[in-house]
Amino acid sequence: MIGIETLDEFIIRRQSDFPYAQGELSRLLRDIGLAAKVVNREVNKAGLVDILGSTGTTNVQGEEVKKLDVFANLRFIGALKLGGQSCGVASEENKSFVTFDDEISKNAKYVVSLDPLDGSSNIDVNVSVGTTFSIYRTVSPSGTCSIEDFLQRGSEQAAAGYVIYGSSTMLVYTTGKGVNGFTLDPSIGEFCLSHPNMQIPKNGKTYSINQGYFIGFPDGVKEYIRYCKEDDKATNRPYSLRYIGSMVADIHRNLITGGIFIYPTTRGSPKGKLRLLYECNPMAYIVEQAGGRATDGFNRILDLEVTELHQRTPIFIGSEEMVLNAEGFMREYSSRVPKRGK
Ligand code: P6P
Repeated sequence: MIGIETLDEFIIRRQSDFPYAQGELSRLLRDIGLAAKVVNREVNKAGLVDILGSTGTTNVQGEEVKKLDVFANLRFIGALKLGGQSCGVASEENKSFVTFDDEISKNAKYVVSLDPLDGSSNIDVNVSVGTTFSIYRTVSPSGTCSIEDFLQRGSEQAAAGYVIYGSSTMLVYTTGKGVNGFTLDPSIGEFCLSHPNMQIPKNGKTYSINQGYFIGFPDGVKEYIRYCKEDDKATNRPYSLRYIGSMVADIHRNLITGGIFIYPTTRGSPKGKLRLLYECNPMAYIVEQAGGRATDGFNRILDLEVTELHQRTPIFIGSEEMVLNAEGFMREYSSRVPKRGK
């Protein structure tokens, strides 16, 4: 197709960004793209076949597992196993990581952490959902896959991205050389480059937070919300509150229009709700690569030590100036202000 570059063509063309790479990361990204197309097909017809609703089970998070969750998890893990470019996968849906012991995979150079279907509570009401993924080079001896391969800081990611199954289906990823977005063209079954070199606006007029939890928010978040609602034309306030309840969709919108997404500590989630390994780290890598900022209110997300697979963290992510401003409120109103260097 003249003028259209598919995901596969783009990955191959950008292979030269990594002179020493043998193509494994490229093949791994293409495996993820394939799985995304299969999951997209089911997400788009979920209302028509018997995969709506719940399996009647709960996942390691204690959250009700929707049938599409299970389907997506199996598809991504299956595609990664078949592709042979990763030796293991950590998933929101699995208590521990899965290793691939076949001859090809066990010497693979990468591991993948993913949330196969984020925002799945929205499936039955036809609201956008997403997949998030992080790719790391292994650190354990070749031929082995251990927990240390997964418990790496977000700053060590080789690549990260997300798929949003919305009014159109997009795959957005980075390998540390900027962020590029691909829209699925169902007529040819290919992700096509639609958003080259994505850059998040430095400022915005949208804030995303579940204000239903206001009473349990830290004082700095309460004061920041009050700031967002004040009338001040010079600073485009009051801002608009947009909260979809699907992190990928909220952050994707803010990536394009500018804005801030906050999931702070709450009474119900004293460490925050979102998972560091396979939700916050990939989204933080993407947003930073697009010129934005991502912290826990005090510390850079990508620098946070990762101590367990399903570790949670508060997250403030989006337009750089908005996140810096929110951090200012956190410092001013929080007794827990970490001393520099400690
Ligand atoms: P709440 C979806 O379950 C999710 O993990 C994110 O996608 C979303 O941003 C958040 O939880 C919504 O949580 O507590 O506001 O319903």
